[in-house]
Amino acid sequence: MRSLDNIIVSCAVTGAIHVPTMSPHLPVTPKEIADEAIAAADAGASIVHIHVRDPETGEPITDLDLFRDVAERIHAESDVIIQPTTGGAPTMSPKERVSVVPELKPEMASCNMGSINFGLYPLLEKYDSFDYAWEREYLESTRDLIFKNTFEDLETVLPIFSQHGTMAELECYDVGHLYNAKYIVDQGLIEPPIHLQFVLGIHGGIGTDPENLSHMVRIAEKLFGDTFSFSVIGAGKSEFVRGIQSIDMGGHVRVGLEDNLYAGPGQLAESNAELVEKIVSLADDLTTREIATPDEVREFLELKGRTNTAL
Ligand code: KMH
Ligand code: ZN
Repeated sequence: MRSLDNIIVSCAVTGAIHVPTMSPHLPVTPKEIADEAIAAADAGASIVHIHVRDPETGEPITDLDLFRDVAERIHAESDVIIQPTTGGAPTMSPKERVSVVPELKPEMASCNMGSINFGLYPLLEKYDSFDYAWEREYLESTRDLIFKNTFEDLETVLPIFSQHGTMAELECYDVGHLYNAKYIVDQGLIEPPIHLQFVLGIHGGIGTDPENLSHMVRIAEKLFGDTFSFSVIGAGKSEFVRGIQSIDMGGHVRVGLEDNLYAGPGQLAESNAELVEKIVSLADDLTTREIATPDEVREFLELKGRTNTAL
């Protein structure tokens, strides 16, 4: 594995998993999303992972004007690495989702390594009513919905990343996705070094057991030797325990309201910055590693922004 002494903390500020009924703190408008991202960066995040939502209803959408608005607001205030999603929402097509890359030409964007039945519908059980009409239907629709990232999709979207010098962070929801990642490297669709994001705890993907993280790291080592680095998303309440496990194993960590709404049992996080502060404080208490700055991460991941401005 490629190692960086310091920890890359990513913050995923709003996402497309949670709906506004679930937390009044979920940012929705471009200003809210950008303000949350800037505060997360001030708290220690070197990467902010960005989705956008309909400012009126909070529904996940792909609106390039909204993406641009958010990116410009963040860029004006912070040197944090802006990482737009190309995962969008499970309901969107791969072509729609990747359209943000030519629009913003970002340093980095997420890229999803396989197709899964991205099941959000179990969340329905926790809520009796919803604030917006779309929310229930959206969550329910995922019972029979494939989040589609086929080999043909990867062959279509990855050249768009390359064309714009955008690094693909490879989102792996199961062990098989590591073999898909190996395939795209072998096909020359991306150039090593690669940065893997292990996503644990999505219904339809691998679970949050500690053994799964160890296994994914071990298989990544077999497949990629010293040409990969990794970060971990532990969905829901596993966010911090898997994050600390990752840091302890030499990896990196993602937190944020996209992945987890709670700062503690029954206690909604009031902001993304609160989640970043928590992982920074846990890392400080429990490990000997420090937090990486955006420029250190640019150098380490060999992002185009290490020589130019990001956008
Ligand atoms: N929503 C997460 C489970 C993406 O946006 O490309 C993974 C993710 C994917 O953030
Ligand atoms: Zn995302």
